[in-house]
Amino acid sequence: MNKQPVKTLTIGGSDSGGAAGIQADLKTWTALGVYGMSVITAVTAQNSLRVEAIHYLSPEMIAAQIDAVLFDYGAQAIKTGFIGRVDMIEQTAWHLKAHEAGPLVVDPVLVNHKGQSMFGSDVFNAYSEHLLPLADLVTPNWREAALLVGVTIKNIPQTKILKHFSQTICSAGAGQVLITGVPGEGESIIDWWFDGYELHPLEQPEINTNNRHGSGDTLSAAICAYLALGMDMEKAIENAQVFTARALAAASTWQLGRGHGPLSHFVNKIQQD
Ligand code: PXL
Repeated sequence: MNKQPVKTLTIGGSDSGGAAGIQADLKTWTALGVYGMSVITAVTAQNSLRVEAIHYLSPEMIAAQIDAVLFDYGAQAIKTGFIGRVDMIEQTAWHLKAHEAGPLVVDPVLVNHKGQSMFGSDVFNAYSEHLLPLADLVTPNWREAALLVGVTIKNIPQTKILKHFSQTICSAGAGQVLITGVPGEGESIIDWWFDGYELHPLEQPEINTNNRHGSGDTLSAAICAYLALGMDMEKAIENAQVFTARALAAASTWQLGRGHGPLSHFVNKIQQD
């Protein structure tokens, strides 16, 4: 029999601009050579300047998509992205629980690109109650981590606060946490990986570009793909960081729209071992 592709599923929103959301996930997965599937939670009308409108699909339609895909295709790993309503989060969790599938990466999309919260505390609580207990890895940026934990924070958190956030997210039932995009010393950016016990700084040089729309989605989708390919968490995160950095660098001079633009996912597949 021919070699079969590894299958991955994203549950998230559509970005009409093709930069973020399920479009970023599917492009990432195509670049990494895995077979991507998508359950759409919401359709957004947006471009590089702003989100003009959001249309949420019904919780029943989300449930039907999850059941249809997992009943037949199955998935070696799954990620969630934009799910901005309590009933949608509940349905997603209940229907994921009903199927056997590989590791789950929960990317809690809770703030807009200006760092402002998009939802109320009912949504953050629904994540903690329903989705975090199913997650092998949760990938908030530092503002989203604070929202999940219910803390108001103005400045970049110190290491001990990041550890507290990670431990609290794990105490809700998540396996591991990656708090992304924390500014480090000088021109560096640190993704803080909490493996369930210890916090590890995964530092990278900052890439100077305005085109970062979809970078969080790309990172979590790449981690999901590498987990589906059988890597352990550390290797999956390291490889996903490299892929995302290459995609950022490759699009750093693009001017596709008039605002903050996308990454280039047309970067060569990196070594998978
Ligand atoms: O980048 C986070 C994100 C995820 N999903 C959708 C989005 C965005 C940001 O714009 O629109 C659908």
